[in-house]
Amino acid sequence: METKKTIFSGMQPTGAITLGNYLGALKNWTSLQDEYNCLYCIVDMHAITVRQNPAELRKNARNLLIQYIAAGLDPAQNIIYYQSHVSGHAELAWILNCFTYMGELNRMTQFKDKSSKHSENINAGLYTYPALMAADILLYNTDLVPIGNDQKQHLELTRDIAERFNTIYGETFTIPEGYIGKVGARIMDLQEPTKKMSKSSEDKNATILLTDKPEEILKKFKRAVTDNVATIKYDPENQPGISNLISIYSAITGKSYVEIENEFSGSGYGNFKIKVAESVIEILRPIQQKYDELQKDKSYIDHIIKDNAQKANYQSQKILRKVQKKIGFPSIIR
Ligand code: ATP
Ligand code: LTN
Repeated sequence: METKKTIFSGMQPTGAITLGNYLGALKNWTSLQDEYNCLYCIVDMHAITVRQNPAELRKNARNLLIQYIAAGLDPAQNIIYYQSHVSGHAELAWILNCFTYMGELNRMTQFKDKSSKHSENINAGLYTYPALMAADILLYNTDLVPIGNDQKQHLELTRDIAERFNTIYGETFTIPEGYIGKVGARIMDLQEPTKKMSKSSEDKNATILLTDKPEEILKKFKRAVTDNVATIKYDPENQPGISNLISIYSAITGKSYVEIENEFSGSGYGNFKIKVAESVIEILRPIQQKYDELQKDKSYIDHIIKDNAQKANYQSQKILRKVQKKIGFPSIIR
């Protein structure tokens, strides 16, 4: 019997999912779920590398889990769970920290970005964040990691750590591959289209959230920053704003950039922005309906949280014990 390969991915519960998170990651997760054994994590331990309000963190984590399901992940088929409910993540992260060089961590662009944004709180967790991410992935012998473009560097480091460990101790970890979609892997900020759209952005006009109402979505697209060139052409260097709208429209409709350029040749930016907004509203409508329904079903969500944490815990033990043994930790006497 052929066994399915394993997928692992996660998002931080730092706010509602953005259109970037959806097109860059979650949409791909839903299309891969039938072919793979999938674990989709809510990485609350990663989220605390930036200071969080406890009540908000708890609420964001639950809402994120509900958004995963509303967007189409089947909780009976996939393991959807909170990172903090499976202690193996922290245990393996500590071990992997001892196989990660400071020189490697110093090169991580996410660390540089976040430490300049949060200069009052450059903590050790923010610095060693990639070792925890490597632990998330390697804990389940993951084959494939569907992510947006910004996480590519972390995945490459994960592979290096795994290879380093395997060289020293013999075959232990599966070396994971990244899965980055051709379109939608880097959706940009609507107000500053040279930086990526981000959940924790302070400018509400800069991001489209999965939970935004249709009129808000339309308003935000109408306000999106474009340029004076006045042609609808995919040219991220010179027309980053309009190129971002083209990639959003392409990721949603499946049309190529050239097809979109032809469809809207001679059309004004105003008309194009409305068309993009309408496509986003339509794709989010069923997700929002499901989200509202699920919010009412407390016991169903509680059951998923409990059941899936147990499954993840069970799966994680096997590889964790193997690693501990290889390293030379004494076995537990029962
Ligand atoms: P934060 O603002 O708190 O750093 P974030 O919006 O960057 O959060 P994450 O939880 O770090 O989101 O990322 C979840 C997934 O979404 C990752 O796979 C990441 O690569 C992807 N992703 C994040 N932002 C974008 C984007 N703008 N375009 C495409 N994919 C994205
Ligand atoms: N670092 C990722 C979130 C994340 C993740 C993971 C993604 C944590 N652990 C494991 C894929 C696999 C981020 O900031 N987007």
